[in-house]
Amino acid sequence: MSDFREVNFDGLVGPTHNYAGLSHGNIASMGNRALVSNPREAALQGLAKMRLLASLGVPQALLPPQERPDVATLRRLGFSGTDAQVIERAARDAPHLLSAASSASAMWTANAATVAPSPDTADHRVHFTPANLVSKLHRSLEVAGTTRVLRAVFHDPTRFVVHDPLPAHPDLGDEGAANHTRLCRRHGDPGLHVFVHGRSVRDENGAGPARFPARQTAEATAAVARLNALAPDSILQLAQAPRAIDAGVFHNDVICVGNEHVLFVHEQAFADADAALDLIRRRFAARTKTELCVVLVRASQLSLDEVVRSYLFNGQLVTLPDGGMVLVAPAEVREQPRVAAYLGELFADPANPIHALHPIDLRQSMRNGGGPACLRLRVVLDAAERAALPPGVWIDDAHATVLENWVRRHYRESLAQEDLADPLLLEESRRALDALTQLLGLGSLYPFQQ
Ligand code: SUG
Repeated sequence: MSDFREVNFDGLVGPTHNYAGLSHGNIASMGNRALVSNPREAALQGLAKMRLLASLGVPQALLPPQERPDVATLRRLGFSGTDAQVIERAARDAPHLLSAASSASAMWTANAATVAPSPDTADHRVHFTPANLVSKLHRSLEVAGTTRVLRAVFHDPTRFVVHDPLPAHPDLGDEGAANHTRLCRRHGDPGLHVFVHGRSVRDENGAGPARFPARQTAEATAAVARLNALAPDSILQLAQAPRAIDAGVFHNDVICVGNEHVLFVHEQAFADADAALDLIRRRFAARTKTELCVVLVRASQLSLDEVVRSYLFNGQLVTLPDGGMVLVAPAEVREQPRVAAYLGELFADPANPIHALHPIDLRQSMRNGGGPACLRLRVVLDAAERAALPPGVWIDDAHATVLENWVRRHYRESLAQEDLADPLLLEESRRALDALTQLLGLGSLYPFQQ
C-alpha cells in the first residue's frame, strides 16, 4: 500500500512580519497599511495552526522564512556600503523599496509553487513549479529563495522535480497553488487539476475588472500544467469573475476551496459560473468515475464583500485519518453574524459533507490578507516520498514547542514601518535564521551563511 496523504507545508512567519500595504487589490493589505505588527504573535499564531492540524492527525510540515531585509536586492538597486549603510540609505531615499525588501510575505506558501503529485504525472515523480509572483515587487523577491528551499526539502531527484519558475514577465504572471485546486476521489487516486486565471477575463457584458488588477494569466497556467507533466484530461482552465477581482478576490483561494470530492465555492467565483460549475462536475466525473459534491454559497446568502471580509473560503478543507472532512477557518467567520448564521445552516444540513468547523485566530496574517489556506502549500505524498524529506521539517507537539521557544527568543513584539530602518533588525533576523537552520537540519540555506 503506498498510503498517500496530503501534507500541509506551512510557511513559518519571519521576524520582519509587518504591514506595508504592498498589495493593491488585496483589501486587508491596503486597509491595514502602516499598522504596527507583532511578529512574535504572528509566528506563534502560525505555529498554533500547525499544532492544530497535527493534533487532528493531518501530516504537517513547514517551510522556513527567507532572509529579510533582502540586502542583496537593495544592492542590486544601487544602495552600497556596509549592510547597515545599505539599509539606512534605502530608508532615506526609497522607503518603499526597503518595505518591499523587508516583507515576510514568503509565509504565504500557497503562492510558493503549483504542485502535481506522483499519481498524476507522466514520470510518476512529484512536480513543483515555483510561482514567479511578478505582479507584486515584494513577492517577486521571494522566488529565488523559494526555489532554493523547495530544492533543499524535496531533494531526492528520483522522486521530486522542482522546475525553474516561469520567465518573469507580466504575460506569464503565476501565483502558484492559490489559483489551483486538485479534486479527486481519494488523495492517492488520479486528480482533476482546476487552474484559475484572472488576467484578460470578461464578464457577460464584455467588461473586465475595473477597480483592481488581476495577477494570474491563462498562458502561465498552461505552461505550469505542461511543466508539471499533467495529461490533458487531468486539466481544466477556468476564468475568475471580474466582479470577484474587483471585490478583492486577488487569488481564487479567497473564494473557493476543494478537497477530494468536495468543492466549497461561492456562486460568483467564476466567469460564466453555471457553465463553469457544470464543466467541473462533468470533467470530475469523467476523470474519477465519481460524483463531485458542490457546496455552493449563493450571492443571496453571502455577498462578495462578506466573503472577502470573513475569508470563509480561505479555510483549509482537510481529510482526517478516519476519512471525515473538516474546515479550519479564520476566527472571523464566527464574528460576522451573517457568516455565522450561514455556517449554522450548513452544519444543520444532514447532506453537508463537512463534518466540523475549527475556527483559528490568525489575525496577524489576516491583516495582510493571508488566511489559513494562504499559509499552506498542499503536497500529496506517499509513504516513501514522505520518508525522503528532511526529518526537521515535520511538525509534532515536541517540535512545535522547540520552535515556539525559538520564536519567543528571537522575535520582536512590535514592528512599525520606521523600525524597518533599524539595522539591528537585520542582525536579529540573521541570528534567528542561523539558529533555525540548526533546528531544521537543512544545512546552510541562506545567502548570509555561504
Ligand atoms: O500576495 N499579502 C499577500 C497575501 C497572500 C495571500 N495568499 C493567498 N491568497 N493564497 C499578497 O497580497 C501584503 C503585504 C503587505 O502589505 O505588507 C501581502 O503581500
